[in-house]
Amino acid sequence: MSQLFPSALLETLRKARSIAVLTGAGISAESGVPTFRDAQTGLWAKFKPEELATAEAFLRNPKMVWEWYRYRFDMVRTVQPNPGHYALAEMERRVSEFTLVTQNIDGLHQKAGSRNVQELHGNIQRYKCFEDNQAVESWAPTEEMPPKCPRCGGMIRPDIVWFGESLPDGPYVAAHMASETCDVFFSIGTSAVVFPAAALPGMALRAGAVVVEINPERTPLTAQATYVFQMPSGQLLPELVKAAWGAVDSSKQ
Ligand code: BV8
Repeated sequence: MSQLFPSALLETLRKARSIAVLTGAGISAESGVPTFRDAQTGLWAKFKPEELATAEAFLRNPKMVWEWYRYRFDMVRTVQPNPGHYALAEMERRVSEFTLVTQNIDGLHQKAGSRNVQELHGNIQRYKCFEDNQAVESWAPTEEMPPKCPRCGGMIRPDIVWFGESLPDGPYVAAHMASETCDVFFSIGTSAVVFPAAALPGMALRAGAVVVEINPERTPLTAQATYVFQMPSGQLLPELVKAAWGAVDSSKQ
């Protein structure tokens, strides 16, 4: 498959001082985690995001929203990283500056060994109080759904960013900085339609970075990207890392 990769891209990767990566649900698809917008299998094909992934939906029907996230949480706990996640962890080991910005809430990048992971939309395995947004590590066993905050009695919610909510400052500032300063920016497995995350690849392009998109489908970014690989990331990434930097750590295939 190495003939797939233009030598100019491989050279650029080997010489890169700084690489930034933006991932979306597509990179976890080969781990068995449903995406949002893939027809039929996508979560939004069955449920309406505005009916589930907003604070208004939670206030309107806290039990239904709580149960929907617990269903996704139970699924995420059973899945494993795929070769695409491991290849990004390997890429991080080969570059002096590496920032992995993810829109995903499944924690699979960390499980695969990635270290500098910026979670723009939170993490489904963390919880917080709906009233004061402070973390809630644990609560007494209860049948109540959602359970109540042990500090103030408010409702407990997943620590993720819903539509209409602002992104956590730290990860967003780090993502912004990386997009502005990187030599190469990868956009992997995202439909590039949700902002402000979807603005990051354009920022990198305007700052002079080489932009690489990996996605079996076209997206609003495809026409502007420097390189486009319309293939599943779990197949393409290990081959790209091997072609650019030599064999990927086989224990992590
Ligand atoms: C904000 C966590 C403002 C939750 C998510 C009206 C009111 C307020 C805001 C807005 C508004 N109208 C628009 C907005 C902005 C809004 C937005 O962008 N809406 C879109 C729909 C137009 N954004 C927001 O609301 C954001 N906040 O703007 O706040 C503000 C500012 C200041 C102060 C206060 C408020 C917050 C957005 C975050 C929402 N949370 N997730 C949860 O998970 O339940 S969004 C969710 O969808 C993801 O996190 C991700 O970000 C987003 C897109 O999903 P993708 O990851 O791209 O997945 P998708 O299924 O779409 O695509 C998968 C891709 O993978 C496909 O292209 C497929 O081809 C590809 N693929 C499939 N298999 C593979 C593959 N690729 C590679 N390999 C494979 N094997």
